[in-house]
Amino acid sequence: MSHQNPSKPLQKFTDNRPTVQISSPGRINLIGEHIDYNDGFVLPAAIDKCIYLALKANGHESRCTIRSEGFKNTLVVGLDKLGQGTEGWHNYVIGVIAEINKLSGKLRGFDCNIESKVPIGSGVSSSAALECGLAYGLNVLFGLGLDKWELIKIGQRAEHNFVGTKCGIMDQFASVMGKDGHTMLLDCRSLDFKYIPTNLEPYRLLLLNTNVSHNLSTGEYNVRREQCQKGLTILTKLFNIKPSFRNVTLKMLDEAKEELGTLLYDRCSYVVEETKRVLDAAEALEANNLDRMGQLMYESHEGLSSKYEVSCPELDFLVEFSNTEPQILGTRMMGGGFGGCTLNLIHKDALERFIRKVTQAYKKEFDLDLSYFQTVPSQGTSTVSRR
Ligand code: GAF
Repeated sequence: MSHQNPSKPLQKFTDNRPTVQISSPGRINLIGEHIDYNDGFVLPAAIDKCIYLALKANGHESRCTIRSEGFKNTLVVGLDKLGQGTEGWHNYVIGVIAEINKLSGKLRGFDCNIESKVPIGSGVSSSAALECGLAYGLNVLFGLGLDKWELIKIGQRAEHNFVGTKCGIMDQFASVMGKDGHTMLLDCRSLDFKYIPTNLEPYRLLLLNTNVSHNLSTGEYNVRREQCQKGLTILTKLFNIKPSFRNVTLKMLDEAKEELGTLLYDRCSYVVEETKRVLDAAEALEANNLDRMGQLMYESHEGLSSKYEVSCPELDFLVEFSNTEPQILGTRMMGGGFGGCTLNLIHKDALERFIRKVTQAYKKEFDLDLSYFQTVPSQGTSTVSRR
């Protein structure tokens, strides 16, 4: 269960200046989707697919040069002039630099090479891997003395302020705090968390990538957040409670059905139900009751699809198709939605057969190629020892 180490040396610079090398993983989430910004619980883990960064100070006061192998282009920015970037990935990078700059006057010019093994736009949060890897690397390189929680929040603020997604804390948390062989039960209100040893034997975590990204994600993500906020405001006034979904019960929701209207009722009841499901799932995992875990995953998908409306035909198809395979205990869409991956809890003996079947069926249904990979809970963002 060890996290992926690159088989070749990471990107080297041509001179001999000291280099900091970082690996920063993507994440899965067993259950608890769209719950982090709703004061609930989530159950994520870092995965064995990482973004690798090599950083060194370049001797300039202000100039930072960031190269990405995957995007085949180079970003050059000045610490004194950190405006919006011209390409998607630029804003994650500029956002992190700007947020660190606000906290510490110690940043200087640096060069950074980035190589990603995390599939992009597939719901495993390559964005948090990038943000946290860069923040972690700059922290080490310039001796900024920031702790892990500060790095996590820098990643989140970069996304809020530069990318425009008002994300919760789960992805950055999972990327930084991940631990080999463990998932993490995070209370997104108090930020308390515990590691849960996660041995799924003889089951495996299989991700099926729809290879679609319906481009609704950022807009619709923020809309969901606003809708939940609106629903919560109504409930808070009606029942004179503190504004947190943790104080809302299903009974209250039923009583407030008329005031909320169908849409807000659906959004809010999904949140309350999913929060409960996460706690049940953590209990099931600790008791090694994988049948129960799988059942909760299916229920979670149903809620995400019909009440929270963040699924899409491709994801729904994959979840439905998994129902034809008796050796799969549970499946659900994962991450923000509107594309990306499903997460499947599948018996190891069924892997090959199921992958073959589902690939063919998906191609037939959508004329699209499915991709897939297995993963295991892995170590979080860390320094890679130099070779
Ligand atoms: C995205 C966000 F970044 C997370 O904070 C989380 O809300 C997730 O969607 C949905 O659970 O990955």
